[in-house]
Amino acid sequence: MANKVLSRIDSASGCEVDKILLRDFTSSFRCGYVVAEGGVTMPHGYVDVCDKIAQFSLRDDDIFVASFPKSGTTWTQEMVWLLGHNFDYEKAKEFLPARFPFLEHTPLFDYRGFHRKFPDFDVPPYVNNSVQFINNMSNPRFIKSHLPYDLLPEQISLNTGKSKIIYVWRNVKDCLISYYHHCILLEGYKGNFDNFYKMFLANKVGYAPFWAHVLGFWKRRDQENILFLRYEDMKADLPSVIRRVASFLGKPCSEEQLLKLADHLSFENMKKNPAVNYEPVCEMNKKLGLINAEGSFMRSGTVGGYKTYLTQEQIGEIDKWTEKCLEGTGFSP
Ligand code: PPS
Repeated sequence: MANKVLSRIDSASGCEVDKILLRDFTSSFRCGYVVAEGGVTMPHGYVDVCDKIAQFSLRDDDIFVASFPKSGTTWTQEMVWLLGHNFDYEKAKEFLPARFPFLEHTPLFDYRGFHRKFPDFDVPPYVNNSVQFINNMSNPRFIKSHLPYDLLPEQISLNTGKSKIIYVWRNVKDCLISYYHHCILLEGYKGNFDNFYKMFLANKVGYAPFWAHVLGFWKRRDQENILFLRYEDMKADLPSVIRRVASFLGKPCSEEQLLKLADHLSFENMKKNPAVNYEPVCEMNKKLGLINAEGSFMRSGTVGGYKTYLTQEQIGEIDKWTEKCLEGTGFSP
């Protein structure tokens, strides 16, 4: 096993959620799961890249957007990219993952085998070998990752104050519902909601445990190179968050530029923007016969949508679980 990986998740473990994970969450590009340092659940392909990620060479002007999945990453990425590129809306028409690649894209969505099956299908380089793609990028690099702090490139902790990290988090209940829909739409999850819910609370979905992820960045929130954002604040007052991000990045932003950016970043506009709405990927999955699910990546974009989804019992259970996970940390969600 590679350095950061502790064990492989095995259905013979006798653990019900492990069985559910392996039965309902294997797909054409997902063959199994491992437990990484910190008890983090990762797709098996992570084994091939974890050392490369740990040893990844940082540059002083690298900018990371980090998050637990479904916390507003894409929203934050588009904001950060435009602030960092002098509001170049023309260049922003390029597909977001090509401009703002995802560090661990390859092990998560491994399309490499499909090239053999469909020779006409060109796997984009940021998918084919995401780490190498980012290594070859020119400065400044904008990099997305869902990895928890301790699994990010080791230079991040050694290089404090240089590469910047913008972390965004979201209330756990909306995040869970969004993640469930996402896994059906894009990751080949075939199970039902109740089983997904069980896996989430048992830390057996990709990148879980959720609260340890948030805490890993929250406890470093006062470091000069870390900005800690919240999805709900972006919903409540996006212009204020844009101002904070612009100031963190040292990028001037006039009132006019700010209003235009806030409009570009509205849910309605992002939903119809093919550069960020992932519709092209959903279409491609359908064309390749990989996933045939209905739905949109830009699904509801709301705060509190979980209330129509979770039972009172589940809400109570999540609250208790949260209290236990946060006990003694000083963090109040
Ligand atoms: S991913 O795949 O993990 O990177 O997903 P991520 O981008 O983190 O999260 C997707 C959710 O963010 C919502 N979203 C937005 N909400 C409000 N306004 C804007 N502009 C916006 N852009 C994306 C998106 O709809 C997903 O949430 P749900 O609850 O599923 O709608």
